[in-house]
Amino acid sequence: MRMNEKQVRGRAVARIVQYVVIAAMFTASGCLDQKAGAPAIAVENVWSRAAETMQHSGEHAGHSSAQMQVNGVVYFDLHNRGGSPDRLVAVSSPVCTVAEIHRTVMQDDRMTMRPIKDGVTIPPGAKIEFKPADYHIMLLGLNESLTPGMVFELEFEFELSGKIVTKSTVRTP
Ligand SMILES: [Cu+2]
Repeated sequence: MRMNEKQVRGRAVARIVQYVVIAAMFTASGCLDQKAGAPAIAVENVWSRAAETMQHSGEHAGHSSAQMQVNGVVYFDLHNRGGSPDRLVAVSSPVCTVAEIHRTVMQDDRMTMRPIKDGVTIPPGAKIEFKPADYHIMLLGLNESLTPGMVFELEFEFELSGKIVTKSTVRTP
């Protein structure tokens, strides 16, 4: 029995679909094997500006040292050597009450800094510098003075890479 034209065309289409499905399966398994999609984050060149917490011994009436909040600042590079983006979502440190991701921007001819609530995305292959007059981490309410040469712990939290613990060295810029 001979196939009519419709049957021949139908078989050809079925064969093409089969090839496409097999090709897609190869591509998907290749991705899984190589883990090409994972980000690879490094936190590099971490340093902090020296900052001294106020220790007034009562010469200003009504001004206890607890009311004098002193903040610190941290700079570093975020390097993503992986194949997909990741996002810095939070930072914490035992030396302060709260650490916030900030960015200094120009607004009405003035430098002003604002908290970055949504975090900072690091595209694959990119290096993002946290530096003066740009992105930085603000250490709000220092528990102790940051003196030159001192080293303290910082914990970074990334959306995909999870937690990365590193150390910051205090310097005078
Ligand atoms: Cu700030």
